[in-house]
Amino acid sequence: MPSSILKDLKAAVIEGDSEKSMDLAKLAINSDIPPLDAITIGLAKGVKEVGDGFSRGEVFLVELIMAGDAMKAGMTVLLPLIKASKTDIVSQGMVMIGTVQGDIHSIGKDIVGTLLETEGFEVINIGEDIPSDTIVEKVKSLKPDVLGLSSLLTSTMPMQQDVIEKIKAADLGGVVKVIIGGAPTTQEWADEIGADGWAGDAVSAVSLVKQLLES
Ligand code: B12
Repeated sequence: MPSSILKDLKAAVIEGDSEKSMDLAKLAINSDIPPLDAITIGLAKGVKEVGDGFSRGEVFLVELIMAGDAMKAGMTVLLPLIKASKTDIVSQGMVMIGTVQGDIHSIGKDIVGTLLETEGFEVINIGEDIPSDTIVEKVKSLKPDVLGLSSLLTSTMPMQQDVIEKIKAADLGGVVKVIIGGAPTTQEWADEIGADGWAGDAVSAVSLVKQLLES
């Protein structure tokens, strides 16, 4: 039963059916499926399949948009549950997270933010398509311990580098640790642009932040 719900969640995203995605997300919760599994093994598998089809030219943009909307719809049911399991421990530190300029992809970044909150971090989600200068200004005024930069497009990955260069030019390099992520990014890219860390998924992002703040 749980595995069929996960398959149905994937299918709802592929079909771009937001209502079905929300109904199945509720069913997953009632069936004691961990919300993070419903997202990563259910919804995210669907969105990946649609994305792969899009890159092969088999899926139209409108279908990509509908799949993204269906994924987000399911997440509106599941993310609050993940947040609700938040521990009451004193803040472990402040993390600012956003998607770089030119890029409107939000889903992965929002999952990372929510998971960090669950682990006791104060998270400031600054949104998507944020100009580098705005990010640097926000770092100056809010002084987060960690800055997370998301990029889902190969064309916007250079903006991660741009932010890191501007952070260093503003002498904030020693103040904030900068981590990067997003499907096309890699550890090699993080090393090349001088990021303090890279993670390929939300669970590893939490471990990375903990590790950076301990050291
Ligand atoms: C959904 C989606 C959309 C939705 C986004 C909805 C939203 N609000 O986010 C919409 C329809 C709007 C969209 C638009 C576009 N998209 Co799009 N999209 C996708 C898709 C299918 C899924 C992305 C997603 O949400 N994945 C699920 C999440 C959970 O995974 P994730 O984002 O990778 O995040 C995880 C990790 O990467 C990591 N992580 C993410 N961020 C961060 C940050 C930090 C700091 C850390 C540590 C970790 C971390 O943790 C996350 C959780 O585990 C991908 C395909 C793919 N395989 O990625 C294409 C994809 C990214 N899109 C693509 C394209 C081309 C576009 C468009 C240009 C299409 C167009 N012609 O208009 C536009 C771009 C608009 C813009 N300016 O940004 C291409 C990019 C190709 C490339 N190499 O650059 C992809 C790869 C599809 C493809 N195969 O062709 N898209």
